[in-house]
Amino acid sequence: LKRVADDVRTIPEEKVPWFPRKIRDLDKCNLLITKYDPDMDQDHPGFSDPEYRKRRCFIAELAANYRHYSHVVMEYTPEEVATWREVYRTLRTIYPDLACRQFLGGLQQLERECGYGEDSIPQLREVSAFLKEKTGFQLRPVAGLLSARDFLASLAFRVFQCTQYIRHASAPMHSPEPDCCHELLGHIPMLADKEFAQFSQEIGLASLGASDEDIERLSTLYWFTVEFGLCKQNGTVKAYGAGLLSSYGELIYALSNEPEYKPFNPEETAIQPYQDQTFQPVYFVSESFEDAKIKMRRYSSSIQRPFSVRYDPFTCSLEVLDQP
Ligand code: NLE
Ligand code: FE2
Repeated sequence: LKRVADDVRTIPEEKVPWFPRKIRDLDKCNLLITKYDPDMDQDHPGFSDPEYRKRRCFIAELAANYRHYSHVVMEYTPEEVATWREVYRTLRTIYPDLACRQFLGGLQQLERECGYGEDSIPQLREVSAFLKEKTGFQLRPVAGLLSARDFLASLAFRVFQCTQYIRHASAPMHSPEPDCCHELLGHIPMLADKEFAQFSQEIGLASLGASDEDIERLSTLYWFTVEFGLCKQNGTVKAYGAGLLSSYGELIYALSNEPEYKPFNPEETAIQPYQDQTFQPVYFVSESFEDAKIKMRRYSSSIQRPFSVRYDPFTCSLEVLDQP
């Protein structure tokens, strides 16, 4: 493997899409998908609520102005905290039966060490510092649903792009959009697990400079694992996907035996059509968490690129190497 000098851009094909090389470059990974935004989507429960929409604009502005390492302290309104409380309380009662072991371990640590509980919405600054100590992951605020390419690229740097607004009070049990309940309850406990953190970064590294088709397949895989994955544990099926773990409605549904279940197999899962409007019609079940990781790793390493990347954790930047 030969190191490519920074000043000579010798990635053979000019067609390789731009990707971030330094953690600072994530400031440019900000392409939003606005289809479920309360300003755009007539079905959004906040569409006809001007107060809610104004609040979302304000929080979006904060995210847009964020530059590397400058978290603001969010002051949430009593109504927002009430929504959080309801989501937390209802989910907390079913987690012990339905969530995987890694998730429960992470959540307990967050409750002990990071002020998680039903009385206040955790601050990204605190949670980011907590994660950094556990797995090296850090959070950066994002204004809404990010494009797959930008979202996955951030994972390569162990940066998780995190929304900071909360779902509309009228629909606490399910949201098609990410929100702070989804991030803080669904994703964060899993990201406190070392193996899961590594798994997430690997998907990110595989996505850098990948073709649009490969990005589509990787984000479908991400969807059916990190977002909606199920796994066997001690002879029963448990949830590890964040989209399930943040939605009381879908978590119950996913483990109810009503939907279709398929064994997780990256080649097949990567091309499964999915819809993000409501509950998933099909869920993929891994033999174990470990098994999902091994299969995903094998799949990622099969993606062809005219170069390879290595992450340098000391400088938080990528080394781009020519293929041997
Ligand atoms: N459906 C999830 C929830 O209600 O929390 C959010 C999924 C975001 C991809
Ligand atoms: Fe998510």
